[in-house]
Formats: sequence, C-alpha cells, structure tokens
Amino acid sequence: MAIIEISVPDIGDFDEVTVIELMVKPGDAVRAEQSLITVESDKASMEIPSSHAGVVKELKVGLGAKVKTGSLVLMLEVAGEAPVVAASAPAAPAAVAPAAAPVAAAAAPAVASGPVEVRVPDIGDFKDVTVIEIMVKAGDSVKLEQSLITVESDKASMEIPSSAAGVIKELKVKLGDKVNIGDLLAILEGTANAAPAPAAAPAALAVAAPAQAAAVSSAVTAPAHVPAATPALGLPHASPSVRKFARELGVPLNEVKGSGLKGRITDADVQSFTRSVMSGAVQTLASSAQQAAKPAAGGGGSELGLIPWPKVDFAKFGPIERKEMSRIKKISGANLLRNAIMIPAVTNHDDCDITYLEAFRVSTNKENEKSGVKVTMLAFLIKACVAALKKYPEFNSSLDGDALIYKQYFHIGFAADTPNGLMVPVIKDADKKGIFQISTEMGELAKKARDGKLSPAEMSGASFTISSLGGIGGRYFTPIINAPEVAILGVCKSTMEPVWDGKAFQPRLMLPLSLTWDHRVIDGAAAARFNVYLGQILGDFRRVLL
Ligand code: CAO
Repeated sequence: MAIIEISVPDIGDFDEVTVIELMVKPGDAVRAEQSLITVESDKASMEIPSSHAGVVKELKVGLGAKVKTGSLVLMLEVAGEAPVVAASAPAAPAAVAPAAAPVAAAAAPAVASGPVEVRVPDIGDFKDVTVIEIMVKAGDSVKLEQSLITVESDKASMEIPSSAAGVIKELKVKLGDKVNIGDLLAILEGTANAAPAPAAAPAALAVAAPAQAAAVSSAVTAPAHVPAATPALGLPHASPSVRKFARELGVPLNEVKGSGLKGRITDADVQSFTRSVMSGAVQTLASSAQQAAKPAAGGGGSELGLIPWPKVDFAKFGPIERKEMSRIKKISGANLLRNAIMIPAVTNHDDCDITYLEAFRVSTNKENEKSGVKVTMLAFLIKACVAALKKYPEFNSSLDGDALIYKQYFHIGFAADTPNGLMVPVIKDADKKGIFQISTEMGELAKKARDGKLSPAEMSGASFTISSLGGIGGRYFTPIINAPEVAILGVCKSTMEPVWDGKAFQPRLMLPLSLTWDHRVIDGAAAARFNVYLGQILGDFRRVLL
C-alpha cells in the first residue's frame, strides 16, 4: 500500500475556485476518475476527479476553501509498493478536460449595428455539451458578457456569455441541443455603443458579423475575468451531478431551496424536495409540472408549432366540476409528455402461453399459504424479463449522445397505481433475487407507493420497466417508455383461449404482452425476438437454465 497525494489538475485559466461540495470522506473507496469535490467559479462549476483508485485517508480541503491547479485535495491509499507519500499523479486528461474547459467565454468587439452572430467560444476539450438552460429569448436586450445559455457535460456546467451587446433577433439553439465550439447560438442586432474589444485571445472565432466581417475579426477572452456584476439569471446553484439527479427525478431545480454553501443545492435538498412533493407538503407547484399541465389546461402547443389546445367553455353544455390534478400527476405528466414526444416509440403486441406457469404459481401459493407471501404473475414476469434483458442487452441500455450505455445491473421498475397517481418503484438487482424475495419487496414497495412514502432512491435507477394491468383487465395497451430507459413491457389480463396445437384446439391460458421500444436503439426484429424469447421463458421457465 502507498499513500499518494491527489491534487487539483490543470483547470486552465481559473485562478482560484471555491470548493462547494465534498463528495467523499475518509474511509471511502474511490474509483479512478470518480468525482471527489465540486469547485465553482462565478461562471462554471466542475467536478474534480480522482486520478487513481484507492481509499481516502485524509481530506485536505474543506467546504469554502479556495483551490487552484496543483492544490492538494486529499491523501489516497492506493495498491502498490512505495511506502511513502508519492508525488501526485495528474488526473487523466480525459477526466479533467471538462474541468479545464470552462475557461473560455467569448467577449468580442461588437461594433456592428447590423446583425451579429454569437457563437460558442473556445470551451476547451468539451465536445457535444448539452444546452440545459436558455436564459434569454428573442427580443431581449443583452449586455456584453451577459450569460445566454448554460451548457453541461457529465462533469461540469458553464454559462456561455454573449460576445456582444444588442437585441436578440433569433436564438439558434434549443434545450437539449448538443453544441460545440463555433456553433451559432444567436443572432443579435448589435448596438453601436457595445463595449470595446477586450484583449484578444487566439482561440475560437467568437463573433462574425457578416456585413462587416473585417471590423469584427475574432476575439475571445477568458471568462475568469467575467465581471462579478454579470447578472445571475436565475440558474439554481447546483453541481452537474445534482442537476442530473434532479432531471432524473423530474425535480424543477429552481424550486428547490439550497442548504449548501451560498445556497447551493445538494443531493439531499433534491431528495427532501421530492419527499415534500410526495407527501403534499410543498405548496408551490413544480414549474415543469405547470408547463406540462398547460396543454390540458387550455394553453400550450405553440412550442411544437402546433395549433393551440382547444379552449372550451364546458359549462355551456352541462354541469361541470373543476378539480386540480394531484402533484404526482402533474410531475409524472411532464415526464410522460416529454417521453411521448421525444422518443420514436413502437409497440409490439404478442401473446404467450402461461398455462403451466399459472398452475405452478397457484400450487406454490397453496404450499406457502402460511408464509404470508403471495406470489403474483408480475414476480415471474420480472424474472423472465431479466433473462430476456441478458439475452438482448440493448433493451437494458440508455442513449448517451451517440453512444449506448449498457447497464450490467438489472433494476426493474414496476408501475404502481396509487390514489395520487402513477408511481414506479424499482426492484434493485432483480437478477440476484428469487421469486419470493421479489414478491415480498414488490408488496412492500407497492404499499409504500400507495401510502406516499416511497423515497427517491426507491424510485430511481430502473433499467427496464414493467407496467401490469393484469389484475384489472384489458387486452393490450401501448405503455410510454420511462426515459432514459429504452423499453417497457405492458402486460394485460390472461384469458383462457382455444389454441390450435396442429390437431385440435386446446384450452390454454394466454397472457397478452405489449412491448414498447425506442426505435433509435432497437429494431423491430430485435423487439419481436425479445417478445418471442420472453414468451418461451414464461411458457417453460426451465429455458432460463439453457
Ligand atoms: N392476468 C390475470 N390475472 C392477473 C394478472 C394477469 N396478468 N396479473 C395479476 N393478476 C391477478 C392476481 O393474481 C391477483 O389475483 P388474486 O387476487 O385472485 O390472487 C389479482 O390479479 C390482483 O393482482 P395485483 O394487481 O394485486 O398484483 P400484481 O402483482 O399483479 O400487481 C401492482 C401489483 C402494484 C403492479 C398492481 O397492483 C398495480 O398497481 N397495477 C397497475 C399498474 C398500472 O397502473 N399500470 C398502468 C401504467 S400506464 O398508465
């Protein structure tokens, strides 16, 4: 074992940044490239990764500490021979690249009075960063260096300032877009009294005014000098990982009160906000939920270029009563709307023969009557899906830009109908659990869901979801994918049907399956194969052993 120093890697032109989050503590085992702390300047926050795997021996920074390139972050015990403190190894360039990147923000001489193009300045090694917030709209007047958008990689988020003063004529990006250095962000109607050009840095072309190209040759300054007076345009303070966590839960960060340094929002704040929403304690409605509720409430639609939602005075036609939807309905509505619109989803319907399985389930329940654990078809479906996910791993993946993340865990969500609306608790590591354990956990989670007591952790991390209406009825339906998952299985009520065996019709218990899948990731043939294989397993569970 050896003790090594882990220091802040090259963070570019940042002079000093503040430690705003400690993500590890002494005794924690860390992986190479795992984030250790989050630091923040006035324009960007970034996570500092570990250059080695090991166990944290001692933290050398505290919350609020100022650090810069080379500052000692912590002492790490790593596997190896050297018994003394080793020199700190620089973090792998790939891992620190985002941290180094936020240095660049455009500040170019906007002297044109005609249209001015504002582009993504030099953002270091960042590639394909996602636009997570747009702070201005067409018609807004912006000052030089006023933040226009926020972009985010998996390790850092940063605000991109305007390289000119003027009035926004046209925004060229939208939420979720991936941008790179040089991409056009907005067209400004420049003003003659724009700030003079700051000292030029050689890097990226920040501004190009087509009409007067010569007058506006490229110029970029480092954002480390962005004046403190730059308006903070409502972006909640939170690290990229907290933002990601909030997005996964559909939590509107701008409504979460931060308990961290300088009001920073932490993981715990997001969790307690979610709990408050679930328990009904939060009175203000999530803005995203309000957004989602708009179409149904009579507005909206214009964002997609659609005709407006019909506004009807129903009272003209008869008596009515107006009731607010539950908070859960509003929040899940926002997620469902996004998933329904953004995913090119296709549903395959199929039937499978569960005659033997149902007989086995009934006899198992009879034998175990005293145990108090009742096994339902859903527990078998979870196990059968795990087997199918193992055989067809793309169904257990998620899209990440142009790449697929194949999960090597099998966390299966199941839709639960509750008085407050639909919730999706998750059976973690279903591959490692038996039918009884899954049934027990499902019962507990479903009860918690109905009582509004599910924790965010119990609802997150699913890699595939099953929605069973089998206890209620119906034939088939088209479930909406629970993004970022790429497929969901809908199950309806099994019925006894005559099935031709080649010689005669036999009475067989048939289970209707509806598999919805993301066509960006999965092909129709793969979906058909998945359903066929699932049906084979449910028809004869011994196939899992093959
Ligand atoms: N075919 C026939 N009968 C079925 C069946 C199926 N596919 N699935 C369940 N049943 C039977 C059960 O065996 C049970 O019968 P008994 O009471 O006679 O034993 C009965 O239906 C009720 O089962 P259940 O619904 O209590 O249990 P479950 O494990 O099947 O489901 C849960 C649990 C939490 C998923 C379910 O209660 C629920 O909330 N379902 C609704 C999910 C939903 O809303 N989906 C839609 C999402 S899209 O908007």
